[in-house]
Amino acid sequence: ASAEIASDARVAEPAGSAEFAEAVLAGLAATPRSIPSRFLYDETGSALFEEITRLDEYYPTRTEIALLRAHGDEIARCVAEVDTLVEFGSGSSRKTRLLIEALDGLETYVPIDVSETFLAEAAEGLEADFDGLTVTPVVGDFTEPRDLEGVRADRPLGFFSGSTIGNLSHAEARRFLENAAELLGAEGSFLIGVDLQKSLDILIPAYDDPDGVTAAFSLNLLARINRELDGDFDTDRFAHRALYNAREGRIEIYLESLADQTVHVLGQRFTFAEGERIHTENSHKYTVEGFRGLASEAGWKPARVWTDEADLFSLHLLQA
Ligand code: AVJ
Repeated sequence: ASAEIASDARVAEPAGSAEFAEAVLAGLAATPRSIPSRFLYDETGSALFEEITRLDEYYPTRTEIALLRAHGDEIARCVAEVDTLVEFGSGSSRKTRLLIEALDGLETYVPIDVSETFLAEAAEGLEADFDGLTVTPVVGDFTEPRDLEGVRADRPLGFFSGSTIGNLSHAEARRFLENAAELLGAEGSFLIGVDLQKSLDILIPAYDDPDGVTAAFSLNLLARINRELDGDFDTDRFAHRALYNAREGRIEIYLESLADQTVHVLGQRFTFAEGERIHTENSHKYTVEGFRGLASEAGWKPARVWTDEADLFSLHLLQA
């Protein structure tokens, strides 16, 4: 059936540079200025994010991995008979492997991602390492409604790790959860990693580390514009800013101009006053009850939640 999936369920990879150009020109012309966070992840950005996940200050990755290690068997018991794992965004292979190991005897793994490169990485070695497992990658934007036409799944489990859902506004997150409910169907369940609200002493350094890895990750967006869109940003004259917006319950990330300056992108001129910002990312933090409420509104039944001892991070199991 995998040949069928290749022709039926795949959508074309978005024309990368045209989409990037359009978003950057529109985002720089808008008031306030903003560029969608998905453009942070070119090859350099993805490598820098990998480095972020290994920082002492960046607790989410290691905490979620510890939760999967500690509770994988219990999660597997809660979703007995699951035959297919559907991963939204081909996440970190360490987490995927931990979950597949726990879901002993899984038949099919379906990573969904816009990047063929990430999909190839996600699939790498899995069929060889897990007896009887078939990997059927699906190229596409996992935030859009789609079906798993061609993939035989009697009981699918969705997996959305890393608190990537935190990049979405509450309204977008609800819509995403509704789409996922439709995709996974009446026998579906969903395991989601969600970052928790916590003290700013922990939160701020996680998004503004003293070694400047997160700053480099942010500023790479300007370097990417220079590389791909004939830009002339002076990356030394912009600074990474991470602020907590208490009203929205989220980290907001900006690139702030350190001087009055003029920048060109694809022949267009943009002037910045000193202190003017480009909004590049939101990272929403939830309470356990807040996320369960959102999931309920989206039509899911919140089943179980696992958190670490310090209440840094949560893993939610939702049932159709
Ligand atoms: C990949 C969206 C989960 O919000 O923690 C980390 C992105 N940006 N440091 C997060 C991010 C800066 C990350 N997510």
